[in-house]
Amino acid sequence: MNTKLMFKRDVKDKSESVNIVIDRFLPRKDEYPKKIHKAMRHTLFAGGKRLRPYLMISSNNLFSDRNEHIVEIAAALEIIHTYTLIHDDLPEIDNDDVRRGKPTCHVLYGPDLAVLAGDALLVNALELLSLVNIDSKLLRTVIAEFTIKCGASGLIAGQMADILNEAKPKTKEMLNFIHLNKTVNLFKLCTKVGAVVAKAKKDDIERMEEYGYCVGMAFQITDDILDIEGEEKTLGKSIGKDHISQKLTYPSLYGIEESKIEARKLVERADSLLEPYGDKAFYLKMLNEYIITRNI
Ligand code: GRG
Repeated sequence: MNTKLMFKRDVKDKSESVNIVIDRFLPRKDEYPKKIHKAMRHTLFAGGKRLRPYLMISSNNLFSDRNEHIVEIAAALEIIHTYTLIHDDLPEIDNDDVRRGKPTCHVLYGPDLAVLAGDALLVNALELLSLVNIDSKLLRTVIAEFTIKCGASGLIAGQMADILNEAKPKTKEMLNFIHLNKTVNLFKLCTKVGAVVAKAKKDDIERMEEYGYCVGMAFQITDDILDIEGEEKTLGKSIGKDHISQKLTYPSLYGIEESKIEARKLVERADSLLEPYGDKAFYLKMLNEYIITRNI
């Protein structure tokens, strides 16, 4: 089998294992009050790439054999990521109609339900996390990582800065603050928690967090580029709306070519951070390349 096919199959396998956990854990669609449970499942199962869980499980696999607990933690992370997308798409924020190739949650269920669905996903994800059957000290570290990186000094700070800076002069410092908090934080969370749960050594945990930074930043720069060069139908989301041209992005500050060079440099750094792990890092290296060459 060629390497691309092997990578594709591995992504499919890991995504399926995460989907099974999510499906079993969340309230059924027919549970009263049905509408909220349907709204919660709508964007979750609309067809996301499951990149973050893949990154977390693969990082864990560098230091330990396949273990079921990391799949549960990765599922909690994907549920949180989906909550951020639902809220980000709301009319009061980015006002987007399409996500993961389907109508956004508020388009189908209304903004009131979309707010509640996002809230419920966040809380239920934390419940899922609290039930993971690992050593309680380790679990406390994992929960702290999640809440710090997703809270008011993490993800939410990034979103807030994005809103505040829409019509302001663009600076490199602000661009870095937004990307770091809004996107890169979740990638760092994945790679670090993967290593922490495998009880990797301190040096390896630090290395993996830096790896998460490189791959997360390369992902976001590529995302900014795809918002300009990509196709809505392939991407499965709305692009090119008026607000995008006003947004603080890599291409708006550095131009497309320089942004591509920066993304490539970050992936080279990501590859070199994986060097000590040899063949065990095969899939993560494939992922690095995918991150900057994808069209979805
Ligand atoms: C608005 C209160 C409120 C909360 C939302 C931080 C945040 C909080 C929202 C940010 C969401 C966002 C759009 C972040 C940018 C990162 C990004 C490009 C996400 C898309 O990730 P993909 O391409 O998506 O991995 P799929 O659908 O494949 O999972």
